[in-house]
Amino acid sequence: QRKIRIAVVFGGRSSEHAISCVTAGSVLSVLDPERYEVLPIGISTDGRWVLMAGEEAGQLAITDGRLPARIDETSGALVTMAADPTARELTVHEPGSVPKALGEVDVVFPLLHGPYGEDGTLQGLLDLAGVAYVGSGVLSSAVSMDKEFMKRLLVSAGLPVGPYVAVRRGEWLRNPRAVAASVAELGYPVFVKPARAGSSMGISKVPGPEGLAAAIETAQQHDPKVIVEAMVRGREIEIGVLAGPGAQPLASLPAEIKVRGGHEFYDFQAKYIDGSTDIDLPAVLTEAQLAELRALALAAFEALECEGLARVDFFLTEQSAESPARWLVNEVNTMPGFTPTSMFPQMWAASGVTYAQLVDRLITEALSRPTGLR
Ligand code: G1L
Repeated sequence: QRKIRIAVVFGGRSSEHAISCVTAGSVLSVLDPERYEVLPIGISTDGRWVLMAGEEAGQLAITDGRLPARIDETSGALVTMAADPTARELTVHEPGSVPKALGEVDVVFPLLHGPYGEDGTLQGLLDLAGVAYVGSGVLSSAVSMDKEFMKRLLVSAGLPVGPYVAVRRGEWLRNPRAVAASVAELGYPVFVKPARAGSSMGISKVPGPEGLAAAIETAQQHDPKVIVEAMVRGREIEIGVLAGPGAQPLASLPAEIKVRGGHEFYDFQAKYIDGSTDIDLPAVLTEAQLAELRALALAAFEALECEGLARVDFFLTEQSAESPARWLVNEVNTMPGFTPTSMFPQMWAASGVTYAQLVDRLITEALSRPTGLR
């Protein structure tokens, strides 16, 4: 029986280049060489595609934000720079020749984040090449990257989302007062974010109207479209959804993200750098709350026509005299953090699915889908 030929595409032209390389290292390290023939394809920060033929699985855990390689001027070959005696010459493929190389693989694992990868562009290339891939297709990848359209689709499916205002650059230039007035209706403080950020850059918490203009302009440096969200008082709870193969998608055990010292500024810093975040896995919820959460996560997955996997992030609002606690969908992430210690793999591990099983399942499910028409 022939081995499954799998291309793992990683790196890329985004701020998440390094984390993508690390993630690729993790995925490659659990692909069973008895069953898979692996083609690691790196994309350099300047957009060159590099087929890392013959590289050993696990050698690609590169943390300095660069591919460990340079192009040899005379031969045109890529030569690794690692001070590693086993380093080999690699073959360079121009972007145009990539679909040809991809045409020879059974399935692609697209580990890319942000523009040129998570926004559906790579998925479109793969559709054109007629090759199967792990995860969501063009529409779903593009929609989950765009906070405005994600919310619109969730709302039209009857799912609960928090109050927000989308601000396009033209609108802001023409009528900043009208924008400020609609933002004021949300009630301060608000969060101002680039609508299609691949990372947490350009985000600010704005305590009052004086700070709005500066925050919008900061976010606009990352995306001409900005989203302003009301601050939600409540708990922050995430859950993993995993598709088939064949069967219905399943929801994992949920986790609660707790930023120590209250949720003053639940941001990138607290989440990834400070270590000032505690995780409850599983999150402490009643049976009824858990059932409702799972149903909402599956409904969000389906509303956005996600495939393969998604991490769905929720708020559970504080109950008050006027209103009971309720769930709000905060974000659907079709390309969640995916190292073994990231939330999505951790939630599945707690639910009885190991990292290696997760990777296998995603590949099997991708191969079970028809390619071409999506
Ligand atoms: F292919 C999957 F499974 F859909 C997939 C693709 C990408 C899962 C997770 C990710 N995640 C990432 O690429 C990243 C968040 C590590 C970006 Cl760098």
